[in-house]
Amino acid sequence: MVEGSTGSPRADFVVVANRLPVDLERAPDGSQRWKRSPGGLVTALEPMLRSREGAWIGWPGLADADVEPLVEDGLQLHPVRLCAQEVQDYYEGFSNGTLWPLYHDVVAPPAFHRHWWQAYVRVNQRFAETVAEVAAEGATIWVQDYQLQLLPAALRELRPDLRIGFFLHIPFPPTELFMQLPWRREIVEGLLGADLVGFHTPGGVRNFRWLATHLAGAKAGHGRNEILVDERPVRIGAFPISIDSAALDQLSRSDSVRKRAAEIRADLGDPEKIVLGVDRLDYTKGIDVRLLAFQELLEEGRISSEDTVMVQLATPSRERVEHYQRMRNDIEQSVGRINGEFSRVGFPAVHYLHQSLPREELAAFFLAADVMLVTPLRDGMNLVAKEYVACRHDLGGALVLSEFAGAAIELAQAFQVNPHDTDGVKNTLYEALTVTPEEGRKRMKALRRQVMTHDVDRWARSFLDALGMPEPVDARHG
Ligand code: ADQ
Repeated sequence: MVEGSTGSPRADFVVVANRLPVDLERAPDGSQRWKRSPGGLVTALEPMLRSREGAWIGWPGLADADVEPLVEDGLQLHPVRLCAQEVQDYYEGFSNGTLWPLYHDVVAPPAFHRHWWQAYVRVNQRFAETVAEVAAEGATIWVQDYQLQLLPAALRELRPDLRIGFFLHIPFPPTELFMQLPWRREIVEGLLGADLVGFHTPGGVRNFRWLATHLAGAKAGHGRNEILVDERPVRIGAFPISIDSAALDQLSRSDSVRKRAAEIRADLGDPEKIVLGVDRLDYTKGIDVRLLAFQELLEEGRISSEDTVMVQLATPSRERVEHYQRMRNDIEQSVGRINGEFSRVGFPAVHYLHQSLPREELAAFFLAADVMLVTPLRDGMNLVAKEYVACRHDLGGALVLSEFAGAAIELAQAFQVNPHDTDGVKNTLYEALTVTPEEGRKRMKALRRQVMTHDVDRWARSFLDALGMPEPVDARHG
């Protein structure tokens, strides 16, 4: 086994993401400990990481943390150090203050600061150097997301022997918007260092192809899914991400989740209808859009708070970024306004939790909700929509889904809305609340057919197959 300079074995499959699948936490006494943060990506990639010499490279989530590589459950983890200033400039600044709003249709104005960009370049280079240390000869590297778009080219420079894939979890924007970016050519060239660049939707692929051609001189390759960069083929394609559908389906069938769903309904005062929203608290998610639609239906007397209640679960997110603080205030003000107007003592019209809930609890809410409201102004995919569908083994419930979520392409039988059209959202919410059981079941059945057969494992496999990752040695020999 080849040893890297860190003393750990060199890996032949490496996942690189801004964050590690574990978080480092610092107690008030200064001591540090790791906490697992199981996400969909880890679950999907775990089997593939384990069947090879797999490693994961990422930031542990704390500034100025000096931590050695570690092995967690057989998986090599390699922390990349960021100082406090870099967290501010590369992560909160360029990633979340420039790229995030720019790539989400500028629903908030992106800020362009040269010192943010410089930190982004520096941190991407550091990630590239760490990968170059850890990866075995000819290894397959899978780079994740918008924080690391310069990494493919930086890595190719250091290690031309590697097979490099990149996947973008957020939308790739219309070319007119992308062209605002002062460092547009550098980003496109950074991505073109990969052998395969993947997006959620064909729209993202089209936007990227145009930019690669116009900014980086890429030429047409063999077929629509290949371009040539200095004669080197780069594949591009749409790989819509998904969830561990079977696991969630099973969880939602468990006695404890079903019992909890009934309890939730009782705790809410046994309303006729429960309307649910579940999101990371982010201005792209359109939480304000659905609150307004709900409020207007109450004002118009088309629904009453005695028989219809709304629950909004919002995971705290990016709390140090100013725009997020303002948005949180606005949302909480709206909730207060609706409740002031329409609640009775002991029976709020809107139940709002600014909390992250355990998986089982979330599944129980999905199972209890008659209407799921997913109304982002723009979203790469939106996993919540798919999670809701996976939990509805009873074929109950109705999904209202923004046509600007990547998921809208696959979930055509949802009640689709344009989130900018308040009347449209309002009327569609009403339609979903009053759908006949037969029509509701028919739609849910079709949605489930899609979600249950297209899970996250299939997503990961199709990406890695397109990248041409070799089978693990054990599998090849029998
Ligand atoms: P996100 O913007 O984080 O992901 P999403 O895809 O909806 O959005 O995933 C959110 C996850 O957080 C879901 O698994 C959901 O269950 C969970 N969650 C939300 N609120 C919660 C709460 N209160 N308690 C517990 N869990 C909660 C980005 C892109 C998306 C893309 C994904 C994956 O913005 O468009 O779908 O990456 O590529």
